[in-house]
Amino acid sequence: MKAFAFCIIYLCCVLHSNGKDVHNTSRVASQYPDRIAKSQQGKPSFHFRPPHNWMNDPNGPVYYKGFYHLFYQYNPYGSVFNRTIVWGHSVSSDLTSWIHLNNALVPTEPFDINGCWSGSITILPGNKPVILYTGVDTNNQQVQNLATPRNVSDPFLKEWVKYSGNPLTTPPKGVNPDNFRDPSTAWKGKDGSWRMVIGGLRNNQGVAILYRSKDFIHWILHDDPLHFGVETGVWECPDFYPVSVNSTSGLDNSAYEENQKYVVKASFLSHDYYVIGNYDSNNEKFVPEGKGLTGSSSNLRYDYGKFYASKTFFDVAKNRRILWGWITESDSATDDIKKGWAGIQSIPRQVYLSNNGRQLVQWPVEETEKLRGNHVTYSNKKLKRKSLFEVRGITASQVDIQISFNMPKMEDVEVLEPTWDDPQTLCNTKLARVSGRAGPFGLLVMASQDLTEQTAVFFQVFKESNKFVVLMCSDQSRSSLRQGVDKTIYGAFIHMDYEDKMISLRSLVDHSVVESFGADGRACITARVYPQFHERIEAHIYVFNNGSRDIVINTLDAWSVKTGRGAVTD
Ligand code: DQQ
Repeated sequence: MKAFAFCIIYLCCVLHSNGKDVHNTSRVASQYPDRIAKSQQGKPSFHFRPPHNWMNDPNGPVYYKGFYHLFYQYNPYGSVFNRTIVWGHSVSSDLTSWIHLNNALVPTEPFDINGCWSGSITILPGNKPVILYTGVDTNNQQVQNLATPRNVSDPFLKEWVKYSGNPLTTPPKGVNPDNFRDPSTAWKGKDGSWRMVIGGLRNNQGVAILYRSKDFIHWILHDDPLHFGVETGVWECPDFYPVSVNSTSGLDNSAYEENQKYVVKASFLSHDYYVIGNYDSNNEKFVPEGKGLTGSSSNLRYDYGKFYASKTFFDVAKNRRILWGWITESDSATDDIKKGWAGIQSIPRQVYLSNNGRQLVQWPVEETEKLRGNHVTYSNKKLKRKSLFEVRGITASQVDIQISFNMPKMEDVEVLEPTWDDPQTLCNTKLARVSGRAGPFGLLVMASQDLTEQTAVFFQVFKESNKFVVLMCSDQSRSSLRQGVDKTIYGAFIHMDYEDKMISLRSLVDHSVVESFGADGRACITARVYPQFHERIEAHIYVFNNGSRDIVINTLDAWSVKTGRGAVTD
């Protein structure tokens, strides 16, 4: 009986999610809803997710013949994680409207019968895409497999054929068979051979295990990993790519230009950490600038909130590098079963090296702006100490808001104590409601009118040796009156350059998602929030200053955001 019910549910899921443009399956009442149907509660409207069920890591993003492809770890049977996971597949011509296709890879063969886990796409010469992915085999060991499109002239790349000689690689000596996974996009060394890295755990160190191949089929293990870290646990979803110095343009993974550096990213201990360095393909050596990745919280992070198992790709159409990351839910598995879906992807972000070369900068891809509707704007507006005002005229639960604040005077700023070295801890003390000197100032989003539910995204400015250090916080502690949801407060430091006269904040608010970019994308914090009032009524959004000094908003622009086609309208 149970099996029968299971089959019916499975069939319904398959019929609903596969092979059609979900935009046509149903519609929300209006593009800018002012009344929120209970069933819509928390459902993001312009962040990517499949119409139903569980999704985790982004897999194999690529641009091919006019379409962006996003594959993802997907459970077709329900809204919780299932080890026997498949590769879901959606395509878009503009990164905002999506067509959901049949699953691309499902467990069928001895080399992946227990799950088609994460992996990447590489475009081989002649514009031939290939997938490298982890299969969990009959013995439950993790092996790396290859798949190619059945028909390369199909721009949707609907069908994939698994290579009959799979697996290409099995866990090498010293690597635990269940800690060997997530092949990266491959790159060509200067000698013309391919390289790829695989995440793992070797001798208790997190590793990006390096392989080389002349033909993409036979892969030879290199003795030393590309990079490793102690006390990190297993490395998942390693990414390795060049970034241009002095340009926001992206580079192909196999580019060798005069002015480039490299990024190694690994997912471990629930976060995505990266390090910048230099790479010499002749000697297979990546040399980090500074310490390299460790188990400590001092590593650079893509995002200081919820963001995991991310992956980048080089977008050959627009000459940029794009980053996707998985944003988990903050509610419980029981909630997710009730909702019938769990997991979303971040807004695709363009990623490039900062001017000073010390970190990456991330910014929502320009296509996001196509979704902007109603617009309100202010400039040169004084925000008195301990005051707030509401931004009206836009849909506060679907908003793209960008503010730049004038930097305070140096003499008005508190000194950053040497012991205040952990921004997340500091955000827990310097709450939005605790008045400081230069701040806190920022936004109250997804707020009820009486402010009993609110999420504060804000800055507080400090000085350290006559330079500004800005603390950026996303405070979920009052985001919902509901019990049983994760309300962790997140924080990041932004080291400002002396000449910075302003500090900007952009937040993409999408019902249960608050994705924020501080200082033009130098720090990102993503949070999930589930305010109770929003089951019934539309949200409010406020700008506040709880500091003891007045501040000046240089500019404020806010737009209602239209629903992204195919992303949500189930
Ligand atoms: N998720 C996949 C693994 C990967 C992990 C399984 C990261 O391949 O290591 O769904 O979230």
